[in-house]
Amino acid sequence: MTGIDGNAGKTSKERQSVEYAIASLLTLCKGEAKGSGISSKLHTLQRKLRTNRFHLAVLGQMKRGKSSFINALLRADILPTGVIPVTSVITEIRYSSSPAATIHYSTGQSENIPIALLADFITEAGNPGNKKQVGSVEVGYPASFLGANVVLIDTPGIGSTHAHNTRTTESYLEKIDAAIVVLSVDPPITQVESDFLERVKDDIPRFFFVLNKIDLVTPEELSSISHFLLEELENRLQLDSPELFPLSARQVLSTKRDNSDASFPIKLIDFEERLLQFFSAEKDQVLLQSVALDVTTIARTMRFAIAIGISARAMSVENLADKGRALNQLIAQAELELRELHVLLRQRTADILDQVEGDLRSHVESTIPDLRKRLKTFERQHPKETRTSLGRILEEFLMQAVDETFHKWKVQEDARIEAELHSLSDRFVAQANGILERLQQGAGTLFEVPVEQFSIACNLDVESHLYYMVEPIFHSLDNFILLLPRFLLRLVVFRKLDKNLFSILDCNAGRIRYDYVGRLEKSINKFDKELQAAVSIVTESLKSALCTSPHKANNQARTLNLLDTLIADCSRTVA
Ligand SMILES: Nc1nc2c(ncn2[C@@H]2O[C@H](COP(=O)(O)OP(=O)(O)OP(=O)(O)O)[C@@H](O)[C@H]2O)c(=O)[nH]1
Ligand SMILES: [Mg+2]
Repeated sequence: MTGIDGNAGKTSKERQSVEYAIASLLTLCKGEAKGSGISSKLHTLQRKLRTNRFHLAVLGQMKRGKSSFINALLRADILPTGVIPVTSVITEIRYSSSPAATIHYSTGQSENIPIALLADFITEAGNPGNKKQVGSVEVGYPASFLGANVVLIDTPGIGSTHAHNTRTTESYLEKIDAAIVVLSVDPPITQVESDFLERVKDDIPRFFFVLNKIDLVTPEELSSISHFLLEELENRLQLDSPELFPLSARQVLSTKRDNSDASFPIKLIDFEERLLQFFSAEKDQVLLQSVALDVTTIARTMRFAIAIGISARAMSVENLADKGRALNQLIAQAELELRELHVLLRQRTADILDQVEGDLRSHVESTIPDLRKRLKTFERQHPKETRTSLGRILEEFLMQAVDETFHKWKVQEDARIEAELHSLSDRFVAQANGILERLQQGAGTLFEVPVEQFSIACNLDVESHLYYMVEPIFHSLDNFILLLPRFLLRLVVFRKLDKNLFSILDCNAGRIRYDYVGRLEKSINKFDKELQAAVSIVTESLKSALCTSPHKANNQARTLNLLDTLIADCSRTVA
């Protein structure tokens, strides 16, 4: 008990230091332009600390039992589970006095739905390829452990055949304060899981590992699997003292339902105890650490600029004028390179769209012969229908044909675009970091100040939500057709449709292209903004470094001391 109380006291002191550091840094950049990169980042960190909301995400490869595990924690079948890839949307579960669910659409609208209808929105089957444009889902549930300001998050499985599921999860990672990684006994760890952990291990402050489905193995097998996994996590993935909790989500849920006495030990309780201990003793600390890490980076960047300012004051007027010009050139050069990078990013995006257009055109052209054959078969299979009933079944046939034509294509195209965007964003972030590094190196050399490294991390990703349309058959043909005798009507309708097949597909291809343009535009703007905000932290502070207002100059030494103290305090929290 004393340990936990002691920790709480330590956390509250450290929290005060980090809050003080944020407030002091905000005061220091008061003179900067409103909404500047530094102050807006500091305001975000301040909000994160104030709401003190802890994001605990359940991550893992598809089908390991993530959703089942959350249901087990909630002791209720709330989230849909199944044998094929199920979860396709991020679902945030928070405390509420009674069960509730809200769908947040990417369009900005929200809708409350009964919890029993969740599957229609968050599963591949109910919402294939996320065509309903669900951004995220919020579930409220009266589980006491959620009361500690914890948001538990169900994520789509990584490495699923639905590549967009992996991207959905990866784009959410920066919001995560701790992760529960669900592994299972069949097999214990795969290449996909190792690669994923390798990629994210430095970005998530705390991990817990759950080994699910232990009902499928004997106690002896379980012991050797656990041993093997701990070795893998510790030695190969270099994770510090990994905590592994073997359990069976299925058994917890079936015990709850049948009220039977399971013979196999249900070990969820071990995990729950650990989780509660973590919430009371460590949760706030982990959240604080992630904020302190960002605050330290900003303080170091500002310190670097102030040190340049101090070094500048010690120079002769001529020397300073030369160096000032050289620094301004360096900043101007960096800004120019960054603007060029921005143009290049837009060009590459346009190239991707051109490629989508080309792919769509050739896909439509190559589909037409097969669709013609199918229309002929359809005509033979429905020899009697005419007028309204013919119109109805033809519309159904076409709608299905359009859906089939584009759905499979979209899955492949999305995977291709995602891979391209991934490498595009990696390349651009690396180039932006290179520009900043050169700028800082140059500034440091000019003013003989040791360089503070600052690197950007942002992500570019895109989703596509398709919608198809088929005009009512008799509306898209001519009305006089309805006046024709039955046999002639059928003949004319099928002949006309055969002729119109290309334009029906082409029209839907146009919609799909438009959809890609919109989504890609949105993602590029977001990425650009993030990149810009990160870059401006460096350029803004360097620009203000040589500001020679007497008030600022007098304060520089004091500011440097203040920044040193803030950096030392925040670094203690991070350590
Ligand atoms: N034998 C056994 N099967 C389990 C257990 N937990 C889950 N399953 C089964 O594993 C399958 C996948 O479960 P889900 O909870 O949907 O897995 P998921 O990781 O959320 O899957 P995605 O959302 O598609 O990534 C389902 O058929 C579950 O019934 C368990 O403890 N034992
Ligand atoms: Mg799931």
